[in-house]
Amino acid sequence: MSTTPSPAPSADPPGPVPLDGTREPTVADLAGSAAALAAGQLATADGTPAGPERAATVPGPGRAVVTTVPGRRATVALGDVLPVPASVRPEPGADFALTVDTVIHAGPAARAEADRLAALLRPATGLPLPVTVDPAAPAADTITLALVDPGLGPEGYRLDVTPTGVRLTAATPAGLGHGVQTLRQLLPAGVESPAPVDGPWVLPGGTIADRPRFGYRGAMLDVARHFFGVDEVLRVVDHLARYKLNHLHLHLTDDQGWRIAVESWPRLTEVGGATQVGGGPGGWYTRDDYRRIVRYAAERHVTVVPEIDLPGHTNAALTAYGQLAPDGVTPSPYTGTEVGFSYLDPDRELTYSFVADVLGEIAALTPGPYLHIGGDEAFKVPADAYARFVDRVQPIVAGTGKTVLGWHQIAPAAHSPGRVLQYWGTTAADPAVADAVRRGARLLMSPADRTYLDMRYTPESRIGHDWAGAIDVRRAYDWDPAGYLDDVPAEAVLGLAAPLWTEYVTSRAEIEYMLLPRLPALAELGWSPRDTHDWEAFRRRLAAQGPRWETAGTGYHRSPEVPWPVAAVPAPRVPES
Ligand code: TNX
Repeated sequence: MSTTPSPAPSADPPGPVPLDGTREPTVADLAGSAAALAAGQLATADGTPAGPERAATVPGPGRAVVTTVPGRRATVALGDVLPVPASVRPEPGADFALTVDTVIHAGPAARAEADRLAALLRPATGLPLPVTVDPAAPAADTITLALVDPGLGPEGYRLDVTPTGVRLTAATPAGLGHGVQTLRQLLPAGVESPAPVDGPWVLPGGTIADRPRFGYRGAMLDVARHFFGVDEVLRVVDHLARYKLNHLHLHLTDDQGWRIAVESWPRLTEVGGATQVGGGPGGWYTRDDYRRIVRYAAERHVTVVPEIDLPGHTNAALTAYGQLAPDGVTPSPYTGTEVGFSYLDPDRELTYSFVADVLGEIAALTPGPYLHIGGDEAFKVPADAYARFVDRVQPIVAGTGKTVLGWHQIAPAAHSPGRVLQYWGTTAADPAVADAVRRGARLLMSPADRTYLDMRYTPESRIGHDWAGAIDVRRAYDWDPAGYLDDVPAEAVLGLAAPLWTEYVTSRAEIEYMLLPRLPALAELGWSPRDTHDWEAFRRRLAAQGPRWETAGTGYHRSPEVPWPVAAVPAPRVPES
């Protein structure tokens, strides 16, 4: 499939706008609405008093914080979590209020998750929330995290909220991490504030028992068309972790840039990393940068999947090492958005020593099980030569100890143990893919007309491609990853992944505009049981995420398909007079 890039959109951020759903809010708008809310100029979504009356009841810094008021009730219902949990049993009247006395207690192996929970809750609540591993911690007023297997699989967790304490159990740290994200969403939106805001901080009583439908739930960030620094990538990891996605695929190389240092071929980054779409300066990750991303992601239970796109999409590599070019002529750097013109020569031995060096280094830096070898849009390579190439590269991957992941164009090649095809087509019938599955391949579903986060929301969207159609929230949500492809058993589907190509995405704000709110829609398809699939219920739960993003200063597309609250940014605490 070829792409027909849309005309380059303006990269200008939108000007200040009312939060009326007609245009996208910027961080500045959101800060403005927080101030307006504090000044009593806006109503909160539920009509509760906002502004000075409410804020004035909040003690300022230095005064005692009032933390327990009898009869306080949770404001979030136990099931209002995204992705929706597998099982929810509310216990009315069993709410738990966080107070100045609340302690987070963990066994030593759960300490890191307890620290992360405390770090997520302290800024907004202003509560001390000390973390203790002391087995003699008080039983009451405690949030306990324990690596005790609740029988919910490797990523499942159980959360029990009672008036005297909260207990989170899981078989693994990943399960606890997912439970922590659930707990965070059960507190009011103000919990996302980077500075203290008014509580109360009450969790709804009852029990959640939760586990994912699919083991692979991911997103892809293309750092080749436009380069994004480590901080931008870490921010994307945060969005993934929040919605229980567990794989971040980094598209590290393409015609416009090579973004990962390779010691044995240093010009790949020095020369090949020096530009991007539009001719900007580009950039690349040092090995330490990459390690930092991998570590930060791992701490949040996200596995990094590196992609070296082969044999096409290689112009940047060829600008660095002209001897790899099929005609021996070093090409010019490419800063446009066309695809399919570049390739490594499948009939040259140098190609394979290059590939082995690169994949060997990337494998050594990557703790996760997968190496993604691309394989898409090698239009200039004849089919037989292409198959020979993939047949030689797959064993190189296996030789590094990793499992092959590739775009579904690699389907006709021989089977390689465990290999996974990432299906990005838009048709239900793909005989080559079905045949590869019969020979043992498994599938990651990324159908472009549902999961492509670079597609416009509507034809009027500010940025994005449109070759796979417009994808607003309902289109992203209303399909089944296990049922998309014909002639493929559901068991072959490992999960789904949502790619964000960045020909037209140039900044953190634009990344977030494209991710949100589609990412949580896809996250729910990956996590929640199929029998919970319900557009009306989903869009109501999604609406409640808006105030959370606003509070955190995160931009998003205010899709008209979602009943967003009018404005619900919590009032900041009034400074002491
Ligand atoms: C197709 S999907 C591509 C990318 C483009 C994308 C734009 C795939 C494997 N290849 O090279 O960036 O379309 O939507």
